[in-house]
Amino acid sequence: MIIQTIDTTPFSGQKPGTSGLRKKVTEFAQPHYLANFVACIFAAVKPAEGFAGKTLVLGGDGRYFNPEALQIILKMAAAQGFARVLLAQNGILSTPAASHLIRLNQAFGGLVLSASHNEGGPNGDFGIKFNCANGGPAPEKITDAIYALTTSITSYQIMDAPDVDPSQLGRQFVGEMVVEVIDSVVDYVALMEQLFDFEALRGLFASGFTMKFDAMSAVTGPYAHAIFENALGAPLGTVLNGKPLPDFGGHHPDPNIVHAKALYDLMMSEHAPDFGAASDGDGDRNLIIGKGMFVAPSDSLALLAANATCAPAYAKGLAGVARSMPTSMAVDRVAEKLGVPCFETPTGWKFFGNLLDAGQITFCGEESAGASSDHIREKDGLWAVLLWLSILAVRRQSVRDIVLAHWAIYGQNYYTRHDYEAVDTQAANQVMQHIESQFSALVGQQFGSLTVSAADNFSYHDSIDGSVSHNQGLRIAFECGSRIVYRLSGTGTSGATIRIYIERFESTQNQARHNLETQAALADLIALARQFSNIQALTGRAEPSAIT
Ligand code: VG1
Ligand code: CO
Repeated sequence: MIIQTIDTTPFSGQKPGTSGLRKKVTEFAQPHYLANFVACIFAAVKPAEGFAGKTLVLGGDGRYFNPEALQIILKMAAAQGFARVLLAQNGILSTPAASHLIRLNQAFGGLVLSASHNEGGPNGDFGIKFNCANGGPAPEKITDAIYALTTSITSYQIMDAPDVDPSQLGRQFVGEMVVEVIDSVVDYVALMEQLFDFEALRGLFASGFTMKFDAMSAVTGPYAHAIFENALGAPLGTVLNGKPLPDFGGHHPDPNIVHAKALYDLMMSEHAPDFGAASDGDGDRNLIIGKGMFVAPSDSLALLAANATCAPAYAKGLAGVARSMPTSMAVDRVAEKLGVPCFETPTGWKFFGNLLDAGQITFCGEESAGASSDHIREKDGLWAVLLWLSILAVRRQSVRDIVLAHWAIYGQNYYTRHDYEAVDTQAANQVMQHIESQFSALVGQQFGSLTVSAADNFSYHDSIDGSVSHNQGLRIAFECGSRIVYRLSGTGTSGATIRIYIERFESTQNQARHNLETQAALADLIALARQFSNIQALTGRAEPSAIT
């Protein structure tokens, strides 16, 4: 087999975002585009001794262009001298399962082909991310190095070899590199069995408990069938849209009340099962809905932390928790009560890695429907569902009653996120500059019953490796514990997306003001958020394009 050196030129804009590189399929499918980026990843992470003897994990969410990308990457890995690739059968590998496989097999790292919750298909999005030996997303130091290389690359190497058949379990070869095609569901289910009491969960379903899990025609389908229907005895039909499709059936595999509307409507209807859940394209997000009760992701994180001891793996309690900065402060109150530290990190799972590796936190999560624990180094949609089921199996109460009881103890953090998608990039930057320019004038000012207590541009100081990440979002805090946060998305593929996060705390004393309609409860802060940003005048948008 011959290693070919292919001449190439840099593509502008190959800059990894919040979670790897995400672009339109039409961009990724251009000649050399994917290969350039993969070559830069390999160059950025190559150890002095090279890749000889090392294992790479490979798979993706099954979206369009996955099959072509797998073959290119296998031949490039062979040219780099990797000893072995663990390839998920048919390329189907969820992000959490990839993280687990890397750790379980002491692999050098892994590549996951996914654009997560973004739409798929020939006109949709594609993406790729590199995870390190700890199973977690590459930290900024590495993604910065990858980006620098993309601006100067002139050639890459690839093995001239026949394609691998990703459907055939067992060993194949690309040159001298072993490609081991494995069923990634088996190891993942085994991990879940270690964390949760499957016997108790079988008992829950045997007692007549009903649930619907919407896999959104994305990667979790095979895992969900294996766990809920096979291992836990839930009836067939519990898992909806369980077959991964390259275009996700034409939908966005985004588990929120907009894109998982069918599930949401079912849960709000009189035919609702006891529990509803969904996950995203690559299986790392979770949506939780009880009968007539949507659980906001930030509340879910707080609830999971407060009830962690319901699962055997966490019976001894939590070392600490962490949340991304824009995530509501509901979990902070739980940490305070538990007497454990609560860390605030920038958006994106890569910032949790050091805290997890150092054993300083057990749980972490984000407002964007991500939660997980120290069992892997990624967020994990099915893990969150299984922990919820564990809580329901122990407490034998409805989701609604559990949430209401939580607010009665801790108070309620009303929370919403308003997204302005596909905004002109220059206009989006102007919005951010405009907000920041008012910071010093805002502090101390009173708006109705709200007084601004602080305003800053969030910088994160990583206490473990000493690194500092600047410019991680603009925050305006009020004396009563309310907050407005602004940041630009790092996962969009057209123009810029401005995210406005709005939060208000209602103490336990004010139970009459609990469980109001969210947007109404936040109306005064929403109006202020628009006023401070001058968003309508600067972007021409009167309303956000998505509210979650
Ligand atoms: C979004 C979310 C962030 C999440 C990221 C990746 O990033 O806000 O919380 O970690 O997506 O999630 P951004 O930069 O667009 O706000 V996933 O499920 O796409 O891997
Ligand atoms: Co995802």
